[in-house]
Amino acid sequence: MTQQTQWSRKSDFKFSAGPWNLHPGADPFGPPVRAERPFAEKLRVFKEMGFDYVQFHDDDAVPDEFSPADREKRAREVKKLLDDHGLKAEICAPRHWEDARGVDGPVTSNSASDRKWAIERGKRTIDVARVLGTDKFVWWPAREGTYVREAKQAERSFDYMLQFLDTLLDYDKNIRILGEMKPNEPMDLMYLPTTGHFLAMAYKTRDPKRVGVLIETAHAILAGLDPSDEFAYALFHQKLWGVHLNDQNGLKYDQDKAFGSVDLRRAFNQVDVLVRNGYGKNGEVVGLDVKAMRTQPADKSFLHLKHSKEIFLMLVDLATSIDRKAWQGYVDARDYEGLELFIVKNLMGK
Ligand code: 3MF
Ligand code: MG
Repeated sequence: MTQQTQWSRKSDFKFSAGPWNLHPGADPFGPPVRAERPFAEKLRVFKEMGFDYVQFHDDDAVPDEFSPADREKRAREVKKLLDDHGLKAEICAPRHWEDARGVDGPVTSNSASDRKWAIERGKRTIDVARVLGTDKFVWWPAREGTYVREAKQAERSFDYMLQFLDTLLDYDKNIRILGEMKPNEPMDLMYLPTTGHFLAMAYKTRDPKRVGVLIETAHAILAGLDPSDEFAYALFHQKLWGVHLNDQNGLKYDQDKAFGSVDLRRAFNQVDVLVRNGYGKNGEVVGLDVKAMRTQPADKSFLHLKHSKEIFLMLVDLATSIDRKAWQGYVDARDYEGLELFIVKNLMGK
């Protein structure tokens, strides 16, 4: 059980980021404001900041212009680039949401040919993952939902999602699938909007032990949930195989702000639950999914990642040094006002 797990130490935590986290700053209302960094330079920046892993979409490694015959060769080149930089691939995720066939959520699309493409793209992602050397296939079902509630039959959509998972589990007997759930954006309403929904689906698949979750802080917040409780629930199931730490200022578009930059106490609770449950001891990675602000000058447009890691590690220090006896004292006395002040003082270094 989780209670007996040894606590994580600082050295157990390895960090990752995706190439999309070093980005030129375009948003839906304006063009890029910085030059795109070449991929190799991104790797250099990750390494310099002390990251050990890189997150990929299939086309971050093998862009669409590569023909099927050339895909494996290209994936090998990317693997070599990782090796040369002393980095490893953490995850690989299918880019389902940019292609014309993904407009209405390819897995739950009403079009049979879109659904077929969704599975092909999933298999292609697994092929890339294999070459990159990771067994973690992350599924963010970006458009698997509706803009208009009546546009799809929900119960049929769930069945399509299950078929998608089962087909991929069959395609590669070593791959693990991590659902990264989000309640909205780009769709109005998502199918399986939370970790809990996906975990119920995981147990319906043909190999539940290979289906788990990656939880993103902002996605939990957007669902009105506390990210640390979401982590805890997945840990309870022994299915927290990845995280995307960031922060989020209220219920609006997905902001991907630096970890701990909005609500330090909420960030502490996320770190605390990871520390207490030995996260990182079995190859789990501390993934960041943060974006540099559009206002950030090019030469400082990596600090959101560096600072997120720094804040995380400072909170690990706090989690491992905080006076747990005093904490327990407040709990035993049911003095929750006292506990509140105790936690806030600790966060303020008092
Ligand atoms: C969207 C996300 C995604 C996923 C990514 C990897 C583009 O809110 O969080 O980022 O993290 O697809 O799974
Ligand atoms: Mg994410």
